[in-house]
Amino acid sequence: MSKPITFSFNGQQITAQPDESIRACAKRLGFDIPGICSGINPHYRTDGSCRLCMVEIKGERTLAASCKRQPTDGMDVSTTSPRAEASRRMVMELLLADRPAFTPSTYQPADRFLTLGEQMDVSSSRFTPAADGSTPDTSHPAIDVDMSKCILCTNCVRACQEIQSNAVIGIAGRGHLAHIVFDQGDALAFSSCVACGECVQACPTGALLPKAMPHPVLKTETVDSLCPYCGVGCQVTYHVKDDKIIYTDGRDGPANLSRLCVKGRFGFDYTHHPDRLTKPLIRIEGVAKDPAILNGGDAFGQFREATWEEALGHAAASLESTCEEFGADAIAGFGSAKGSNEEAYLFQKLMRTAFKTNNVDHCTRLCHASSVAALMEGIGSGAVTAPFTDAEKADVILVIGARPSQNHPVASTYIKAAKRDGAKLIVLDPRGQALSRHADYGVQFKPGADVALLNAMLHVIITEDLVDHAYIEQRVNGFEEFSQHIKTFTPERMAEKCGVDAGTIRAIARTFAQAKRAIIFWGMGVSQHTHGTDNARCLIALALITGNVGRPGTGLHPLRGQNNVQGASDAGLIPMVLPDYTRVDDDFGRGRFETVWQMALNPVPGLTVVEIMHAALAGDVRAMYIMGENPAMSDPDLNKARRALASLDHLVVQDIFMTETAMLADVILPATSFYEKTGSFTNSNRQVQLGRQVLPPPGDAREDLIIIQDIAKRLGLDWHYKNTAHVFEEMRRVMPSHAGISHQRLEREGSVTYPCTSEEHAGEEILFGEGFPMASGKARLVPAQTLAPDEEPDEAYPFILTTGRMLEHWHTGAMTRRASVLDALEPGPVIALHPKDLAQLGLVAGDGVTLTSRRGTLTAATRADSDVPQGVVFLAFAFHEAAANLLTNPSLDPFGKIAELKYCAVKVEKT
Ligand SMILES: Nc1nc2c(c(=O)[nH]1)N[C@H]1C(S)=C(S)[C@@H](COP(=O)(O)OP(=O)(O)OC[C@H]3O[C@@H](n4cnc5c(=O)[nH]c(N)nc54)[C@H](O)[C@@H]3O)O[C@H]1N2
Ligand SMILES: Nc1nc2c(c(=O)[nH]1)N[C@H]1C(S)=C(S)[C@@H](COP(=O)(O)OP(=O)(O)OC[C@H]3O[C@@H](n4cnc5c(=O)[nH]c(N)nc54)[C@H](O)[C@@H]3O)O[C@H]1N2
Ligand SMILES: [Mo]
Repeated sequence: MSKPITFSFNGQQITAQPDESIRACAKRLGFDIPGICSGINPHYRTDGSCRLCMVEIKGERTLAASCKRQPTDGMDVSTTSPRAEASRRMVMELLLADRPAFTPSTYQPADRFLTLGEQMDVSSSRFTPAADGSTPDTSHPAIDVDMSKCILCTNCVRACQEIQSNAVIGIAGRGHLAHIVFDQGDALAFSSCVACGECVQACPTGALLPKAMPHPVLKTETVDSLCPYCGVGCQVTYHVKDDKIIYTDGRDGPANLSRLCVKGRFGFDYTHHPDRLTKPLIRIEGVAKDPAILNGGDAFGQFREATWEEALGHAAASLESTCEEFGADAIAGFGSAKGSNEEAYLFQKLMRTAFKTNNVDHCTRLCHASSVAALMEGIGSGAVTAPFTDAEKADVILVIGARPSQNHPVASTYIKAAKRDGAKLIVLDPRGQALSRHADYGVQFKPGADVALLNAMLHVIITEDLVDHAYIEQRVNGFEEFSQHIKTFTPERMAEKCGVDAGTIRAIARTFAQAKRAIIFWGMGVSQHTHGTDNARCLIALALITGNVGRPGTGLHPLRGQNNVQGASDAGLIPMVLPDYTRVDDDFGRGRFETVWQMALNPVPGLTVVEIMHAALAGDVRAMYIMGENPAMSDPDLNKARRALASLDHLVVQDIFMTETAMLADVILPATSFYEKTGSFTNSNRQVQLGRQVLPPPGDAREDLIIIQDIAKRLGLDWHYKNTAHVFEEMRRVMPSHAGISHQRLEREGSVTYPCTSEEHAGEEILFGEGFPMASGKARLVPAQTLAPDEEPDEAYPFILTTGRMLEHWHTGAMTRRASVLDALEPGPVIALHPKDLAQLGLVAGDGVTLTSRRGTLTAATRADSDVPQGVVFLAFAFHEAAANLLTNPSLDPFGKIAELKYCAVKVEKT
């Protein structure tokens, strides 16, 4: 480390840290030198291009841009010298001439340049503006462009290229001809823009604006909260006027550093949609539940409005009578990973104490259940070992079966930045994707062949002795047996099985093993298979034998999906475990909960999501309480799942919309959306953060936490939680991993990472630097065999159907199809096929096709997509009119009990 520098700033002696710019030093001292680049977002590279921050340095002929210039010992800097002041004013006047008369905007970031002018006391210009031939471009559904307002500060270029690494925005022309351009011509709508809106937030003049900002100008209130969508956990500031969210800004949270994606920035208005449920509803007596209602019909017509009193009474009584008549395990509950930690905690407590059933699960079962099974078995803990931001500290990044630039867009920005800064990126996925185009190795392999590919990599690493012997010696059990097992998995033998040539397998194996710090990210392509646990076992082995768990820049990171799937799991929304992963069949652990909850609990693990559906169909589960999940769209083999739901004696649904699941309910309880309640949420990095209430609930809708508590009271539980903070206090008492966290601390610090065992504990970002929470203190290698997917293509069903997501839509579409910008960007279902397959089937993109599997059939338009391999079709499961899960295979992984949502056989026919 070089030593601090002392220099004179406006006559005052000050000390600069090494690498600090003059401007940053001044700011530290409370002196704001005007400027646009890092002045707007401290994470932006300073550019020196606006020339607003010029200072005079004694003895130098020209003025210096203080954002770029670093002080040296003894330097004499002045911001107030007549030359510096005159220059800055002149620059401001020149910039002002570039921009037509100022009309203040509702979108406040758009006014920053003018505010800067006011601060400098420059509001008009001596110069005549050059003719600007540009016309506003309103082609894009999310962003309006008006380049007549552009002052060429280039913030948008840095936003797009350096912060989000999307490279859509650039500069064309030189000198006075320089102007901002998009990558495919003039209109933004035709560019490859993914509408993250980073450029909009960075633009100080309103040349880039969120579409349709209201006029006249409104003064908005702001509320600091989170994004309700994915497990990245972006912090967001909501700008609200008259109980409406007008726009959002990314906040400087640890996971997002002010960045957002299209959903967080533009996807909020589902909460204002007229479809919101605002009154409790009860099924009209005599109206049968018919899954056909899901194909169209008057869903609301099946119900009548009820008071809360009646609806809650009805819901509680029906669950209670079922329990009395058929026993505890005739009841099941699905809690929600869209809800807060406190809601998840109370939901599972309700099921376990009111009914004494462990039949309580949530969408994690269809998500990372297999990853968690493998992690618990291998390293004794199911959460990530390092945050995704550690990608920037890694020198090799492996991404497998995940599509972060689409599903965790902000997390992907760190991966792309790391690659740009010299890290090697390996992307392993049957489909091509945006991230593969950044990769050193973008390897497309056969769907379902992960074990073959990974075992071959493990073979290379072990036979070429690229393992970390010291690490294995100290931290890992089972290496000898594992080495024996891996012997037969030569790359040559596996090449055909996985569709990757032996040379490439060797190259990626060596690249990974030779890294000083390697980190692995994985997703649903790994977990959603009947051999999902085996896939994850291989990844764990890869990290362990190369010594890549427990240090910064290394680790295992199954990218968590929902905004609170980590927290919901931690809080015990899982049939085999109580909060903090205390097994229900562990007498000692369960005993702790029995003491605090003051009653005996059921020691037998309950049924999982798909098992509950099977039990419902068999008449064993007869009543359900479903909060914030839409299994009538998200479960596999929907014809069966929907029949199962319809066959229940009693179904209570607590949601914000009339979902496909709600259409089969007996009682519907209208809940608050994310924006209408306060609670804590835990992201993929194990960072616990506060979501704060932004809006009042619509109509008679009530907070989820209050509804759960009202039902509990009617079931005879003596609950008196005053608010979410009060619930959290109980949680930290029974969850040692959260003991040091409180709502007050979250308010104060913004984010606290668990495990955090005391108020003084900072929380642990990187886990297992010392050892693993296993009986022996060591991790365990578990061998995996190559097994075929459950249902392979054949003559009758020659294509592989793979399902998943698209950037703009969230799961079952309940929220995003009601968000205006997102819906405009992707308005309907599309079946993606390779162009060659389309041609072979005699189709052109856009033609309709019917997809049929052994379980169901659906119709939608095709889209040509050369990222989809030949022989495969892709469909997202967000569209009720072509619900992908009508086709999917419900066969389960034996360990994680997850279904094979990424692989089944279908036929494709022209409609
Ligand atoms: N926009 C958006 N973002 C989301 C969500 C959303 O609905 N929409 N949902 C959130 C949730 S809950 C989750 S769990 C995450 C999921 O995020 P991801 O894990 O990224 O989910 P998917 O897109 O379903 O699948 C990931 C990849 O698996 C690949 N794949 C398919 N078959 C195989 C295979 O056999 N082997 C391998 N290795 N890969 C395969 C697919 O080609 C795809 O690229 O996203 C979260 N983020
Ligand atoms: N074919 C196929 N199927 C899949 C997958 C796949 O890749 N392919 N992925 C699986 C995965 S990983 C997951 S995580 C699941 C997701 O499956 P689900 O969790 O069933 O899907 P979501 O659409 O996220 O459902 C959330 C529900 O909560 C409601 N909601 C939103 N906010 C609130 C709130 O604050 N309170 C209440 N009470 N309700 C609220 C929404 O309206 C919506 O109905 O899908 C799984 N299914
Ligand atoms: Mo998920």
